[in-house]
Amino acid sequence: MKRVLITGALGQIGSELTERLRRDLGVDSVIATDIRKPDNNPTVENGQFETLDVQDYDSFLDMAKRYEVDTIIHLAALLSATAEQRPAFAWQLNMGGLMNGLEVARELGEGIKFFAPSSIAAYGPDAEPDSTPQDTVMHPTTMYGVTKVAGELLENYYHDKYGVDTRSVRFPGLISYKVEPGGGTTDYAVDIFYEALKNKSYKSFIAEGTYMDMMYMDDAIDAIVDLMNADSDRLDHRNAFNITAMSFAPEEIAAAIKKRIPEFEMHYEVDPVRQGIAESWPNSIDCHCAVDEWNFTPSYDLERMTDEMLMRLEKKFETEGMVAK
Ligand code: AKB
Repeated sequence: MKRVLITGALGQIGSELTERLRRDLGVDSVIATDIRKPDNNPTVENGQFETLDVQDYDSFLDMAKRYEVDTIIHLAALLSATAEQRPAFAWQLNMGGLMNGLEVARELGEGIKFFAPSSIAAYGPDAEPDSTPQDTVMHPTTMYGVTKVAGELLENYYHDKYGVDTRSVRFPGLISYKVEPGGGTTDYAVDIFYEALKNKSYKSFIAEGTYMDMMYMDDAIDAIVDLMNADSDRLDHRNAFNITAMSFAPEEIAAAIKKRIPEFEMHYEVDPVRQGIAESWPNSIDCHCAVDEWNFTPSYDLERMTDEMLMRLEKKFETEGMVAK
């Protein structure tokens, strides 16, 4: 990775990945792109930034050529809950954008590395729910999941047919404090920290007892960087690797917060759509292939992540002049 084009760079993952790669590779070696260009935004202001609609193939190709990139990190996509509200558009954006990204990589030729994330959403209700294996049945029942499985197959296809150096992971829910996620089913595990600090209570839209895999953002960013730097010959999986750092149910993250904020109260107002999506996903996935093929090692468990989120968010609220207590 010497010169990287990132799509969806203003999102939850993109903003932190852009910051990390600008630090690692140099500010001029990262071309952050998104469909919007807000004012007073660090991703826009602290380095190269271009407006790009990933559905516009010609602009995508032109930008990749103009900046002579050797790596494309394609993050622009709708997440699970939003995709369920707008399934036709989700297919169009998630698949159209990915197809364009892969075609740009193919057009640029040999040596181009391509990353686009998959998700735990690629699994459906008929997969083994606990320690779900890397390679097993994948019959998702959400449009987001359908685009993720199709995307994984496309990445395999472009690797095998055209030699594009495709790499990917199946992300679990990502927990972070810099940019809030939007439109996901696992977002409750981020919202809960904001509400715990502001109001000492949280109304969960996911029901008690619903387990999902999760990961702190620092581990997710390390995973992308480590996978992109991994020796190509060691990678047997070109669709996407299972990765996870923890699996918990809403009452368990609530208990971890209550240990630190004793007045904190958890309530439930379950959203049937997002609950249905969560129930169709695994409780926990097995990530031994990522460990074996590129030494994946997360550092944050529930306790460490909870300490970090509360500390970071308190500081953020202080800086932004928001009331945290
Ligand atoms: C979502 O909830 O849609 C995402 C995901 C697990 O892919 N966070």
